[in-house]
Amino acid sequence: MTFNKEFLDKIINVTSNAAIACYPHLGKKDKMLIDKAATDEMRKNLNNLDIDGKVVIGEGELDEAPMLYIGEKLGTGKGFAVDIAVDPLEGTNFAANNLPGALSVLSISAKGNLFNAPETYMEKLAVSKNVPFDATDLDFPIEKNIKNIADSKNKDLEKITVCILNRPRHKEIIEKLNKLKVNLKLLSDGDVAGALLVTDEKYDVDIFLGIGGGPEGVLAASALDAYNCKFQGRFLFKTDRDRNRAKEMGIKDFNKKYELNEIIKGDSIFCATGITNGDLVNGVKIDNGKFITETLLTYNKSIISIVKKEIAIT
Ligand code: VTB
Repeated sequence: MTFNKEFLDKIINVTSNAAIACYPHLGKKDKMLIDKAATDEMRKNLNNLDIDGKVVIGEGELDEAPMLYIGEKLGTGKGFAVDIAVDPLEGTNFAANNLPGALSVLSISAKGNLFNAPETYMEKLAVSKNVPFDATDLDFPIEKNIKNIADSKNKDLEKITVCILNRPRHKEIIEKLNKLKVNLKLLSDGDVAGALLVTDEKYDVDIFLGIGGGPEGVLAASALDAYNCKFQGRFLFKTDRDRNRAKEMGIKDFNKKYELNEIIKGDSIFCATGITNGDLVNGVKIDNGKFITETLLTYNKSIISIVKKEIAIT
């Protein structure tokens, strides 16, 4: 199934409107309120589309989430059958504090093409396309990954930059990276954008790694696919509850390392609209009495663009 331009435009409107819905709440320090504003707007917009949609990657499941939950049906039910991965407000802390880096993100694909998983953590690795595929692997020691990247790029280790969430769980990895004397780009939040920094030399990030949200991993993979970058992920099912949910969703091997093409099995649309300014896109602005939004759109390895929209203030 291919999605036409008109449909792509409608999806851009979904994340744009969700980003705009956050605007009145920026910097109000109310994470619940701003998250709800983005989620309600995303749900409303998706429900207006002629799709037979289902959330496969979302924020928890029906019994635990007031948000867009895994299994939730979306759309009028009339059009294509699609799978949807959502993160209406990626970087809630950023938005609640009016700091750079908040995005509204979604990915959409023909039914069956997006990985279906409960909301858990994921161990991730993303590397730019100009490093040979076999040079890096989630199962390699960190030192080997970094040295192989440095060799393939003909760079000194001191010139390599590693992007990773700044979390106590990464203490050991960060110590190893410090010993290698590489540069670190430590994220306080927002690892969808973090993973996408390997997509262009201008961001000067050679590898993104570490443990972050599983939904954020699937969303990043959707965009990395269009950029032909490498992505690997391993879900971390820590509790019996996680494992039972995963089993119900058809996951048999809980330790499996997934390649990008197992997470994103066909062409997917990825949209990330800036809520606040960030590395990838600018945040919502008001100009001439209209909202201006910027969205990173990728689709089908053929479309990678930043789309600006003017949306009337209602
Ligand atoms: C990341 C990041 C999110 O959560 O996935 C992270 O992308 C992982 O969870 O923006 P912890 O905060 O528990 O480490 C966020 O930081 C917030 O949802």
